[in-house]
Amino acid sequence: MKQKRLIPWLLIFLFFYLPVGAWASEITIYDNQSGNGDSYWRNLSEDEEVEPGASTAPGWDLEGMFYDNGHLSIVGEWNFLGTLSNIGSGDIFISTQGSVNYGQDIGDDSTRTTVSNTFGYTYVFDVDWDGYDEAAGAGGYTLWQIDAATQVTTARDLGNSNPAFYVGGPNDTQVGTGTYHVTGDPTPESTGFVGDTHYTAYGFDLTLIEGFDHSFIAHFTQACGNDVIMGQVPEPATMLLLGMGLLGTSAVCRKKYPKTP
Ligand SMILES: [Ca+2]
Ligand SMILES: [Ca+2]
Ligand SMILES: [Ca+2]
Ligand SMILES: [Ca+2]
Repeated sequence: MKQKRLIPWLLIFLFFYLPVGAWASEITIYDNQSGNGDSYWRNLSEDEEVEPGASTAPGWDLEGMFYDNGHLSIVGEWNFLGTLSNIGSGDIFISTQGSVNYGQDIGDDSTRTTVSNTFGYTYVFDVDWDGYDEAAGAGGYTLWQIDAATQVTTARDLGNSNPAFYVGGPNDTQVGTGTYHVTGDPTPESTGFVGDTHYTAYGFDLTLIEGFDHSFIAHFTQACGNDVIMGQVPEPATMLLLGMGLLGTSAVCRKKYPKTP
């Protein structure tokens, strides 16, 4: 009897954990850079954290990535539209191939240069941050499919945060264009993150990709590379839980329908 009850609960679990719901869920993963030890601003989480060698000012702090039924958003104390020390926002890189090269795994600390290296990313939101229309509360982006011939600009100061900006490539295909928005919320409690004003950049539409299956890795940093924020769907922990759930289902089925000798 207990095992029969398990199946509806499993279905409810799957419903809420698969990325098809109407609510934004946090998809942040570890950015693979933590410096020495777990001191404040050099910890394994993303809030109140920047990368090794970066200034620890809150203005650099990227805090979380979120996903809402095809749409990607980023939250941080970093003002995506403003500049700090003349440093601006980079582009948003996406991989649909399941693995990318990031953080301490990059192993190439080259800074402020243009390279033919997409670090495993297969798409990029080329974001027109400078052209944002404050009155309309909207800006534009172009989504490109990229490949090994694509060039990117690396981060100015911290190469392990690469890539920073999309440049272009001979085989790149324009997937589509879209509109994004940036809001500033002065009440930190509303996001659950620590600090003062939290900015959200949202509206990055991944469903522009033909055959998109809601499975990707996303990456964003500033021109200096001071902070990196990464997201992944399905979240690695969710995949593990799904695996356990499927194992559980098969265990129930085996019990319910034993093989006849
Ligand atoms: Ca880090
Ligand atoms: Ca913070
Ligand atoms: Ca951070
Ligand atoms: Ca980070």
